[in-house]
Amino acid sequence: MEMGFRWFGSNDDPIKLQQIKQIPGMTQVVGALFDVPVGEVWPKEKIASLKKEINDAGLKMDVIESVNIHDDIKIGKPSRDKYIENYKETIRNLSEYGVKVICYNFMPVFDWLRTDLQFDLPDGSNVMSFELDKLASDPQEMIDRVESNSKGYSLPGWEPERLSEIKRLFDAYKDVDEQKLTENLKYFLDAIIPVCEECDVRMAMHPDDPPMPLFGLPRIYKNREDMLKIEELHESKYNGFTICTGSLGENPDNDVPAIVREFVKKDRAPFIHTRNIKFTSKTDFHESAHLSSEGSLDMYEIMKAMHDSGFDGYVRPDHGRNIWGESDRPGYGLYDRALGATYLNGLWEAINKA
Ligand code: CS2
Ligand code: MN
Repeated sequence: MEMGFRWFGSNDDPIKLQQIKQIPGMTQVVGALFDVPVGEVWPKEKIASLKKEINDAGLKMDVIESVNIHDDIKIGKPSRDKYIENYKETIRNLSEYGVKVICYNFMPVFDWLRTDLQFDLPDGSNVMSFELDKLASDPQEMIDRVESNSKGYSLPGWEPERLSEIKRLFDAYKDVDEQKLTENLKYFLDAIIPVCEECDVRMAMHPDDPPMPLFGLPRIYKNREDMLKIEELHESKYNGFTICTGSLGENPDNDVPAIVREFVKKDRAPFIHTRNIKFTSKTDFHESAHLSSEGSLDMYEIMKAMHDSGFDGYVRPDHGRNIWGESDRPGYGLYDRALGATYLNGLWEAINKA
């Protein structure tokens, strides 16, 4: 297992690479180029300079999160072929710089969705939360709420230029149901996986967050059954998953350790996000510190499932709390994710030695 930390780049992340390097056991930075518009080729020079910056700080860049998928690919428009060609070139370019895993998602319009970005916990910290009856009836209202709560940071998956076109986007997805979206994913995978095989770059699809349809938009990676279907779309270990324990765990019917066990054993899960969440009702939850006792997921069981099934991929702490007065990007502060990484490393060492 290799531990990584998501970083938004020196222009947009208040966290310094040196600080990340000082977290014990941290070897990887999970980065991305945030200034390349979705659908365009990631230029080699930009990849090279990001890698150099990370390497100069004594860290590695084996995992990219995310190379986002253009909506035309998800919708299945004729113009998708052009964007797929660009995606292939990005894969080739990344592989030249040693990238081994690309995390991506296939969610229409929204990436993750929360109803509160600063939900107060009794200890004075705050986290992101989801309450079904706070979900706005109009998606635009949701966007406004997220934007006005993001403390001025750009949030991953909520690129303003895309969301400003929300009405047009919803319209474009009008005829895309689960089946159509799955077919479009297959079309994409059939085209890019041969390139991944040639370049030794593994695709790792991120689950839908939360794992349920919202605003009538289809969701196709919600649970184990969906994973089995996606696997079959293109049989290759390069067609893999990011197992985000928090996202999948947001549906209490998902047995997260069992999912980890099954897909790690099959060598289909090169990347794992270890996030904990706490249910406040069957449908509502807030994110929490990583510790099992602070949330509803048993992180020991999850790490044990990884360990017992021979996990040798990449892992990163996922969303953390805002603590100690840090002025952070919601979910992505330094302190709580550093505590999370340390805790996960502790669990891993104990399991390893037992
Ligand atoms: C999120 C996502 O759970 C997470 O890691 O913050 O934005 C995630 O990075 C994307 O869905 C991956 O494509
Ligand atoms: Mn995640």
